[in-house]
Amino acid sequence: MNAQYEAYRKQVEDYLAKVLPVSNAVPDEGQVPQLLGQAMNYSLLAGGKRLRPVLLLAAYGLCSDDVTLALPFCAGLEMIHTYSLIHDDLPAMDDDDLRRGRPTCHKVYGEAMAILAGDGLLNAAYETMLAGGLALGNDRRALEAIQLIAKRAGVTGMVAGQTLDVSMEGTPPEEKLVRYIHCHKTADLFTAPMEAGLCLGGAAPEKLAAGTAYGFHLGLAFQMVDDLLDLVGDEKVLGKRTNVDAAHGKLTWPSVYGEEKTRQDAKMHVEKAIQALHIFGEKGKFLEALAQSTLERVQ
Ligand code: GRG
Repeated sequence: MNAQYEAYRKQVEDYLAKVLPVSNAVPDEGQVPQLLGQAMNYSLLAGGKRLRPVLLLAAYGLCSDDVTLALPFCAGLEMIHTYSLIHDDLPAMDDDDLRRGRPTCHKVYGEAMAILAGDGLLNAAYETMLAGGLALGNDRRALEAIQLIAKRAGVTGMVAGQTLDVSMEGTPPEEKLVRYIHCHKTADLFTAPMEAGLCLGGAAPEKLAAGTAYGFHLGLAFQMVDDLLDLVGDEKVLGKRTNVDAAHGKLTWPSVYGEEKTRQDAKMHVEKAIQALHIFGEKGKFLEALAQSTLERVQ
């Protein structure tokens, strides 16, 4: 699993390194202004596990041997994820000063530039995916994949989850609410790469449904583990502050169910994610190992 993960991660990393060429302070026509490009690349190229693009490559890889055609979609998804982190770290939201092991974007470039860097990444994401889709030469699949990503990332997806996350801070822990927040704030960006990768690869509807189920359960397990890491994790290993959820009055899985049940539920969702892979036979082994590895972070 590790060698395959590393190979996928490197393909993504190499593509991302070239996707946003930065120009002079006063840009030539069609170029990204220097300061904006630097702020965008500061966060985009700051490492990160690249989990979501790796999922997209793995999903596409279930249908095709040459995954390079999916790279613009991986880059788009990682840009969307990175913009969400930049905006989430702003003083108006979670007010974090550490992300991916370095000062957050607004700490380095100021709030205005961090907002613009997030805006820029969101727009560049769709530009990159649309250009990749046109190059793919199968317009319908590409459009459908972009639509799937837009829906999961948008106002009924991640943005909806974040809305409830910030507006419900300090309210009493409640099962239905925390589930909604986790499903949308986090799991939607795990279903998106599975659905987009399988759609691009031309998978049959029952395989698409299996991809949705895998992404959903993996995403929920991932957020439960993330909640646990906030309680028991090491800041140096995580590259971000811990023990902040309770301080912010955040609704988390442990705040509703406690630590032990959160561990059990994370394990149960990983098992459900793995069950969903049966339809892919031997080809699903990489995704199975990846789901298992999610739990290792809190063992
Ligand atoms: C601002 C619209 C908007 C959304 C923000 C990303 C997000 C939604 C909030 C960040 C806080 C949080 C706990 C989100 C859940 C998802 C999550 C655990 C993100 C971090 O993902 P990793 O661990 O990060 O994959 P890296 O740095 O490895 O990419």
